[in-house]
Amino acid sequence: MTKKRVLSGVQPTGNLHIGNYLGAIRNWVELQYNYDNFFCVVDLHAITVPHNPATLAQDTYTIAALYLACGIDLNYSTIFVQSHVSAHSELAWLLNCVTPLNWLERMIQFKEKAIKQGDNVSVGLLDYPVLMAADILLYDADQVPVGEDQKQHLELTRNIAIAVNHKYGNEKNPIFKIPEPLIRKEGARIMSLSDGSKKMSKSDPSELSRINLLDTPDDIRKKIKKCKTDPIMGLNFADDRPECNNLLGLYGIFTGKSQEEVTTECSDMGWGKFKPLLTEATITALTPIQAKYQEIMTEKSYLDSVLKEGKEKAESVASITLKRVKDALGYLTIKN
Ligand code: AQP
Repeated sequence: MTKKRVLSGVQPTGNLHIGNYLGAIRNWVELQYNYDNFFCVVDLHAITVPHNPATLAQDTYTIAALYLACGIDLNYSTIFVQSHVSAHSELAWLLNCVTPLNWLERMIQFKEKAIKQGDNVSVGLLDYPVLMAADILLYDADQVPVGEDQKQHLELTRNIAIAVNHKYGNEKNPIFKIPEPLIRKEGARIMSLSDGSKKMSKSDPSELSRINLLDTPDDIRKKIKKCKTDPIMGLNFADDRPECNNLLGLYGIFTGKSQEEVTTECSDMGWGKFKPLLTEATITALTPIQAKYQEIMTEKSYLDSVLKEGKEKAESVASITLKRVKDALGYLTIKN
């Protein structure tokens, strides 16, 4: 039986934080043995907000190395860079022409990021979800493992695919496969350390709001020591305690303990006793990833070979889908 296909990606912007890891990459690693997987570094997405050309290439290497360091196994998964496969840009253009503008104007992430950017919002930022749809649909992905914040974009991808199938395909021969989001409950939305009601985010101006995958043990100690808590005695999961929910949740994920186990262990604790436990659990979880990352980054030629092979595999799949779409839209092909 052929395996179902998975596609996902992370942008090479800023430092990857534990939200990106727990909401996305950790799930890719766990799922990879049961699926046929494509994981890309989405560098075309990275320029939808102001970016630094001097660091883009290095940041792209960093993300690819982190995929490997977190446990992506090349025997089961393909790692590639989005801009190395030109079909992503080409399909995005074709999809742009069938996507109603008001579908994009409704996207929550666009509205939030547009507010932060003021007058300098690019067309690319508005168009981001169409490029994301192209990324997913090119690979006939069955499942897309992402954090909760990407749910709306996934819904849009499905709507675009359904619209194209309806307009240019037929029921027996749909042009696109309709993908499903794969959002795991645990870790789907890791919250900011400075405000438990806000998502942990790369673009938060405060470094203290997030723990990065490559933070040193001292950074982690400092950030957890300073993180926001509440004045209630005893620790428990409760809807009206966002910081407590987030920190206990992190502790559970990093120690592999269930919500019940964490509740039993921590219900009589104060923050002074809990924070060092969370700190050690976080350091213990991140240390092996960091060691592997350092090892991989000393071998750029190895990384280049991984990305070259990834580009070839990705292109061989993407070119077939792109041809299918162009044929359906009526484009001229010249026979050899
Ligand atoms: N806080 C989070 N909790 C769980 N999952 C999260 N993801 C992002 N933040 C959280 C998931 O990480 C993946 C990477 O997405 P991306 O590269 O598009 O991330 P981003 O938008 O650059 O990162 P941020 O932190 O979300 O940046 P801001 O907020 O600045 O835009 C995705 O699967 C995402 O769901």
